[in-house]
Amino acid sequence: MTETLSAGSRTRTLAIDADRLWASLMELAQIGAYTDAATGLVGVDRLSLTDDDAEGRRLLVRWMEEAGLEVTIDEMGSIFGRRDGSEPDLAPVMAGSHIDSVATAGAFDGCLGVLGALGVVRSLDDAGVTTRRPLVIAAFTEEEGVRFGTDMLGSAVAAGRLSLEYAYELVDARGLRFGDELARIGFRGERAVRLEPPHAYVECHIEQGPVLAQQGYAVGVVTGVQAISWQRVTIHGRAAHAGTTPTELRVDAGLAAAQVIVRIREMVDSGHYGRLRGTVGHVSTSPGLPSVVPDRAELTVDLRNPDDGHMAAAEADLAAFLASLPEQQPGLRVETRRMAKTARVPFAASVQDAISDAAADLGIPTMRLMSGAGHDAQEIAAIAPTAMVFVRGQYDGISHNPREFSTPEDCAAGISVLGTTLLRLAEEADA
Ligand code: HGY
Ligand code: MN
Ligand code: MN
Repeated sequence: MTETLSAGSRTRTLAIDADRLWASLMELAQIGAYTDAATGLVGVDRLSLTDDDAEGRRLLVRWMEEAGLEVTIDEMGSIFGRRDGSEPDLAPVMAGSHIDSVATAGAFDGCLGVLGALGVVRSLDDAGVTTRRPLVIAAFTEEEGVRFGTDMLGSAVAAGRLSLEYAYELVDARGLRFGDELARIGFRGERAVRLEPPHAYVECHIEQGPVLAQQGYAVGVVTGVQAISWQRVTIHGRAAHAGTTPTELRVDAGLAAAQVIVRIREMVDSGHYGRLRGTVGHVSTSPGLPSVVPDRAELTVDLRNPDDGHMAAAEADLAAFLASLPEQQPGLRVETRRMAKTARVPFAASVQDAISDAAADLGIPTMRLMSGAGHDAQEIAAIAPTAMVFVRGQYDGISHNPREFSTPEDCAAGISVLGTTLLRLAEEADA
């Protein structure tokens, strides 16, 4: 696919070099690559602030510098690459996402948004185009929240929802502190973490769901992000011999954990909480021996809901259920720890329309949809007009899995829409 820039009075469109974009996605995906034992598929395991993440960061910084960007790193390790505009004092237009991954990722989640924005810059350079406003590419730290327990961490601190101090004190499963790990990999930057509001923020991301494929669209305009609630539940029971201990004398933490999992599915199926989604992604019991009644169980509870009222009601129901467990097994004790909580976030209609118009200029049909997944865009939406471009995923849009996949054509279409949108926004005067 070649880069064409048809400059007209009103519409300028930017088509992306699909091969170059694909090559950069595949090169970054080599860092942290692993072979999934069950399927033989090659996935990506690049948790934030690991050595693999550090290597991916260094590659991104090199690519940004080779593209002539002014690179800065903030106090959370988020990476920014700035391309100046003809009016450098105007607030920039920002595009980005994240390059940290879950432990069982594909090549696209987050990386498409960051490397796609880089592809836009490369195409503008090839076409010799200077935008009015500066352009900034952002790669936010710890979007996944898998290692340090709360998602969108870097962008949440940048936008002011979470504090730098809170973030630095988070620890991973081995007790390693976020602030120490950031320093260890050499990405504890000097740039002040609180982000100057950009003129607008646009993030391109693989949909991670089945909607675009089901509806027959390669590209979607995202209207907002649903509410997210993460809790860690710890259940304390009493260890006992599996053979000699009568049922009525047991305080079985494993049984209680199973009851929680079933209760969450009952809440979803009840219809009382709208389009609630509930997931217990992690469940573990200890001592984890076949002949010992578990005295401890750990669960993570991930609730999602497009409606804040339904989310609140679901959280209250779950809290009441957890509180009732000791009545069924006297002596049981339940602790919960809030890991993440974000309300539903609507995106700016003006930026949604800029995306729709850009796609129309490119002759790319789109539909509007809400995001089921959380994204850095939901944090930046608190300080700047923000929206997202979705790219169709294959295989029912599976994600957070090595099977995650989009085609070179769909990726290039999404990033061409991103680039054309950025061109439009970069020409806007201050209100
Ligand atoms: O959890 C999410 O939805 C995102 O992938 N961090
Ligand atoms: Mn993501
Ligand atoms: Mn993700």
